[in-house]
This record gives sequence, C-alpha cells and structure tokens, in this order.
Amino acid sequence: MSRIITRRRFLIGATMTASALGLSGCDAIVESDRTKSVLKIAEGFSMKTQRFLLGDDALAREFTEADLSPVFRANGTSMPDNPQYLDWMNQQFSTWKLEVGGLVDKPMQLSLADLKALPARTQITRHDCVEGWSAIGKWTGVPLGALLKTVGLKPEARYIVFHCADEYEKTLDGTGWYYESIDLVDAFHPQTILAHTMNGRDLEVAHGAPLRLRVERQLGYKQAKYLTRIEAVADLGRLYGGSGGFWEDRGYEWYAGI
Ligand SMILES: Nc1nc2c(c(=O)[nH]1)N[C@H]1C(S)=C(S)[C@@H](COP(=O)(O)O)O[C@H]1N2
Ligand SMILES: [Mo]
Repeated sequence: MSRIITRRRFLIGATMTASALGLSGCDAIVESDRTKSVLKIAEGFSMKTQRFLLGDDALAREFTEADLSPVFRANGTSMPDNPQYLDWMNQQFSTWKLEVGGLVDKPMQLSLADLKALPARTQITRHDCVEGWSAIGKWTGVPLGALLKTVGLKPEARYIVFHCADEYEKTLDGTGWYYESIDLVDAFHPQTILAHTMNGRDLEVAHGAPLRLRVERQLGYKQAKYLTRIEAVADLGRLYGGSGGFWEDRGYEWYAGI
C-alpha cells in the first residue's frame, strides 16, 4: 500500500510539473518553438509515467455515496446558446441523437433511449478542474469501449473525438465549438463512459445533458459535455485548431493526467 502511495505521490509530482507548465500555456509563454517542445516533452512524460507506473487499465480512485459533494459546480458552458440544442432540450432530448462515425465499420445513430437501454457502469469519482476546484459525483453511463466494439474501429483509427453542441468562446477564427479527444488506451479504459445519469438522475443541462464524457484519469476540461457526435480519426491535426481539444487549441495540455 505504501508503495502504491509513494508511486502515486511521485506521479502527482510529475503531473503537477507538467500541468504547471501547461497551464502557463497562454500565448505569452508558449511563444517559442523551444518552449513548445519543452511543454510537449513534459506532457508526454506525464502520460507515459502515469501509464508505466500505474498501468493502462489502472482505475482512478472511486468513492462512496457518503463522499458525494453536496454541491457540484457547473463550469464552462451551462446552457448552450444553440437553437438546435434548445430544440432538443424543449423536447426532453427525445429527438436528440448521438452520431458515431468516422473510421468505423458500422456508423450508428443512437437515441437517448437506445443509450439508456445499453449495459451501464456506475462510478463515484472526483472531478478536478484546473481552475482549482474539485467535486465528487456519481456517474452512470455506457462504457465507451463497448460502444466502439459494436461499431468496429477501422485499423487506422487512433483517436476518438467528441463533438459538442456548444460554442464556449468564439476566440479562435471566430469559432468556438467545444470538442475533445482521447487515444485508444483511454477510450477502452473501463472507467471511460458516456454518462447520461448523474447522482442517480438524468444529467442536468448545466452538467452536459443529455450525454457527456467521463474519462476519470484526466482533468475537468477533458470531460466533454453536450455530446452530439463521436468520431474515430487517424490524426487530430485537421480538426479545429489542430491540438485535439477546445482548451488544447488555446494552450492546455492534450494529456491532462491527474
Ligand atoms: N461542451 C463542453 N464541455 C465542457 C466544458 C464546456 O465549456 N463545454 N467545460 C469543461 C470544464 S473546464 C470542466 S471543469 C467541466 C465542468 O463540468 P461541470 O459543468 O459538470 O462541472 O466540463 C468540461 N466540459
Ligand atoms: Mo475545468
């Protein structure tokens, strides 16, 4: 046990360093290519260290009902400013569908009812936001790995991209679509789920209704809310700003290990 704690401590130390660097990743700091490559090395170190020391399938800590936070903050978008989304919301998401496509054998569209009918996993985990707050919540949803097995990934697929219904801030080229991506290790990790239920109730709009990603070994900004489309891709360079996520395109690390 103490060995595990020591490893964990070391990991946290390593990750913090990378995060601290990554977080200063605003334009002022990420100005030279040299700084950028240092950031990339630090980030690769945190991902490889975490996976090497803890294993690809190591679980993020799970808590009990007694640990649930009485209040779970909402952050980023809490009400998408998108007519299509408002239409889905007004119809209790009965007309919303999740598209699953890209480099898959059998693209699919699933309604919320379809998703809720699939086998689900429930986990009580701690959400850590880079802004310095944490909250413990109970999440129930479809394991992403099971869904990916159903659609069948093509051999070229290397990343899974999550497209969202909200534009958070239109700061880059006048667009601000929120999106995220993870690699296949995280996509098939047992705690990576598409959550439709939070604390035993339908996901609230503020928390990403009707469906959000939970990828428990990474920070808050990876937990994409308001999912509309999941896409398997071979590389991330051609999407939006090219760095694999809304905040990543604005300087944050792509691998946001905790
Ligand atoms: N679509 C979308 N997903 C998002 C965000 C967002 O603004 N839009 N914010 C992210 C950030 S920074 C955090 S900390 C969490 C907040 O989740 P919560 O609102 O359920 O607390 O969602 C993440 N996922
Ligand atoms: Mo966050």
